[in-house]
Amino acid sequence: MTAHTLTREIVAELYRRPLLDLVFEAAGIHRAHHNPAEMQMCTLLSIKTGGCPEDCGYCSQSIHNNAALEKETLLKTDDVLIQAQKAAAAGSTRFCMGAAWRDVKDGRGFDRVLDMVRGVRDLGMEACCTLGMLSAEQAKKLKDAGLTAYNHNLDTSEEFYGKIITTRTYQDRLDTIENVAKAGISLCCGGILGLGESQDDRVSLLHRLATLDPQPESVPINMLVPVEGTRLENAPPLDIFEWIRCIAVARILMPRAMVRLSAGRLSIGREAQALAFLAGANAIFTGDKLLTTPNPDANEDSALLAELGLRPRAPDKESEQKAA
Ligand code: SAM
Ligand code: DTB
Ligand code: SF4
Repeated sequence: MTAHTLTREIVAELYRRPLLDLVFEAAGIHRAHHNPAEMQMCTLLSIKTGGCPEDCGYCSQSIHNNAALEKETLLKTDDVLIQAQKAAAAGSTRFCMGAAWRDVKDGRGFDRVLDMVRGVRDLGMEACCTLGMLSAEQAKKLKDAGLTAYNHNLDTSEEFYGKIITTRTYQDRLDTIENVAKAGISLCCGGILGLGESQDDRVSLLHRLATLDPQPESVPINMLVPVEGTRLENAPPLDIFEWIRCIAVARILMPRAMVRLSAGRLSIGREAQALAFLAGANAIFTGDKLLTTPNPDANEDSALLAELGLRPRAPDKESEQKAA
C-alpha cells in the first residue's frame, strides 16, 4: 500500500482490530524491518526554556499557561556540548535540542544553534532540533550544519487541533514539515495522546502521519504529562491500551520509522512498556528529564532493557564516520 492509497477508513479498521491481533501483526512488521533486540536511546535538552508565545494547552512553557517554571535564555554552546558528551557516555546516540520558540529568528541565537548542531555531530552523535516554525532557508542552514533530524509534531487530528492550540494552524505545521523535507533533513513527526481527543482523532492523526510524503523517519508518541497550571492539568488519563493501539498502528503503517516512546513513560508501568516494545516501539528518551518534566531514572531504564533482553542501538554508520 502506498501513502496515496491509504485511506482513513483503512486506518480506522486497523485501529479497531482485536488488540492482540493488532499487536501480533505489528510485532511481525517490526521484526521484518528492524532488529528487535535493539533500542535507540536519545537524550533531550531544553536549550531555551519557557516564555513561549504559543498557547499549546498542555505545555509548561507557554506564557498562556501558569506552570511554575524557571525560564532560561538560550544556553551557551559549550554548556550544551558538555551535556551532549555526558549523554553519549551514558549510551545515547541521538541528542535532541528543544527551544521554546514560536519560530526561528535569524541572527545570533540561530547562529549559536547552528554551532551546537556542528558540535554534537563532531561528537559522533545524531543531532536533532525542535525550534518551532522554520523557513526553507533556515532548514537549509540547519542541513548544512549537519542536522540529522528536525522534530515538528502534528500532535493531534486537524479537527481537534483548534481545541488545544489557537495561535497557529495545522497548515503552519505542514508548511514547516515541507521545508524540513525539502532541505533533505529527516523528519521526526508524531503526536501527543491523552488530550481528551476521541478515538477518531487518533485515527486521523495516524492517517495524516502515514500519508506524509516522505513518511517521517521518526514518530514520537507522547502521552500527556499533566502539568499543574496548564489548561490540561486535570485531563483524564488515557486508557493504556489506546496508547498500545497507537504504537502498533504507527508501526504497521510506517514500517521503517523509529517509533519513539517520548513523554509520559514515568506514569507507564514496565509491563505496558514491554507490550509497547513488542508492538514495535524501538526508541526511548533516556535521562532523568525530558525538556521540563521528569523521565524515568537511567538505572531503571537500563534494568528494564536488560530484563527484556534489549540492548542500546549503536550510532548509525554515517554519524560514526563524521566523528572519525
Ligand atoms: N516548541 C516546539 C514545538 O512545539 O514544535 C518544540 C518543543 S515541544 C515541547 C515538542 C513536543 O513535546 C510537542 O509537540 C508535544 O507533542 C510534546 N509535549 C509538550 N508538552 C508535553 C506534555 N506536557 N506532555 C506530553 N507531551 C508534551
Ligand atoms: C517530542 O515529541 N517529545 C519530546 C521531543 N519531541 C522534543 C518532548 C517531550 C516534552 C515533554 C514535556 C516537557 O518535558 O516539557
Ligand atoms: Fe511553545 Fe512548543 Fe510548548 Fe507549544 S509545545 S507552547 S510551541 S514550546
